[in-house]
Amino acid sequence: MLELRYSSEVARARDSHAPIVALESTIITHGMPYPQNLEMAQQVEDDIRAGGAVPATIAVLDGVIHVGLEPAELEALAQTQGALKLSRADLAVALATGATGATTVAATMICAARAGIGVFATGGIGGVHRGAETSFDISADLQELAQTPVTVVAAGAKAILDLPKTLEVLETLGVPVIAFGQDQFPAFWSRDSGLPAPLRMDDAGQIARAHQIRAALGLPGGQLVANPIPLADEIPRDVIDGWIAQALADCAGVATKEVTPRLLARIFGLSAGASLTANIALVRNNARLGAAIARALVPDSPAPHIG
Ligand code: PSU
Ligand code: MN
Repeated sequence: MLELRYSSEVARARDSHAPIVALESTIITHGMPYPQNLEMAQQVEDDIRAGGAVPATIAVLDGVIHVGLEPAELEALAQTQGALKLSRADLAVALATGATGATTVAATMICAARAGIGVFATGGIGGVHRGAETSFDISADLQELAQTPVTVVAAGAKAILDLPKTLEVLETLGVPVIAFGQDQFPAFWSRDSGLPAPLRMDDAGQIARAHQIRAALGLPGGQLVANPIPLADEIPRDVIDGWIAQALADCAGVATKEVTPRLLARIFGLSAGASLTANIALVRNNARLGAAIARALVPDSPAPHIG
């Protein structure tokens, strides 16, 4: 009843038990403008290949979950107007109605887990929005990390969110939040959020081992690996904080799933594109670490290069 359609490359990787890294598609349709979104998606796939793994960009096309997109499908999705933004709540309805939509972190985790893929690389996760004490706006990504066994590599969470509350909710949900190679929790465009990360690991192989040990313990859920943006690509905190404050003011009154895309688009405009350049750099950095973790998750593959 549930069809997962694999790209030819992902199908081959499955047959040969090669390492696979899942990628989300909301970042393509709702996170970045065309054509940079397409260039980013293609570059990130190539980074994963260069890292010795196979990329599986996940999306819903005409009511079918696609695990890995053929090049022409990726090009079409990047230009699709009005693709839906699909999270846990929307996925089954989109499949039942033959819709086309992009998967968020939560929905990508669900599809990846179904396909037996243990690691997923993206830019930033959703989290607790500022003002959540009155708006109740908390991304379904956090609950998903608590229940679906996929290790998600992200550059932390954006400071458009309330980062202390986001970390509190993840702690309550029992989600391991692991900063890679530093003690601080990274804040997407900046390496340091000013908050200590709950956990730190410096080695992709150990991250893969922790993923496997969680499963052996019978613990549901995944891990959040918070990988800081490379130093050369970082936007200083005080610079980005100004744009964020302006974007939040400009987007006051925007609600539900519109909030994140609208804030991202506004910050892109305010930064004259600098936020997008940094965003692409950090996704590529996460793809490289994701590939190393995926290789370590496959028993016979050579030791990962990162960490
Ligand atoms: N954060 C980003 N870029 C993104 C997103 C979040 O920096 O593109 C997307 C991801 O797909 C994430 C989703 O899963 O937004 C979260 O949306 P919401 O807050 O509506 O759950
Ligand atoms: Mn929300």
